Amino acid sequence: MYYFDLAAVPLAFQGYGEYLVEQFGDMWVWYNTITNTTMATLSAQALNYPIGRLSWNIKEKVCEQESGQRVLTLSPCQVGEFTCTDGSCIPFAKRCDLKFDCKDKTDESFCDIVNYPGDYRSKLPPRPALRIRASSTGVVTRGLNPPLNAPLGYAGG
Ligand SMILES: [Ca+2]
Repeated sequence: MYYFDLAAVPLAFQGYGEYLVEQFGDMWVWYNTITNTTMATLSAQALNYPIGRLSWNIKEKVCEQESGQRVLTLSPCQVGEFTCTDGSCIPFAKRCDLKFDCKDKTDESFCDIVNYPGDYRSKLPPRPALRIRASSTGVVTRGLNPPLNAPLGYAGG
């Protein structure tokens, strides 16, 4: 989480930890103020702010990410809001609701809920649930479709 540091000239985003995002010339720089290292950079050309999902050039390994180009999100959104790629915010309930709410329409991107395996057959019914039955002797058996009159989880004995 970051907040605007209005005292900084130029504008900066100060994290609650050791990180700072600040503009230097034509670059936004994500900086670790404790170790004095540059974590990542972003070209500031044609960008007002580094808000939204943008391709940063990571310099230091962070969060299991190696160096190189990575899409990172700097978001001004609150809990319960979705960050559009352009950095604007919408209520999370409007994500994947089949209506475009983000100006860039990204709230309707990647909305597939179910990924079907290649051998999935929509005309076949699902397999019956596998039930585990234990006898009074402690023997555990597995079976499909136990008799309807058998107590669930117990098979005579
Ligand atoms: Ca929507």
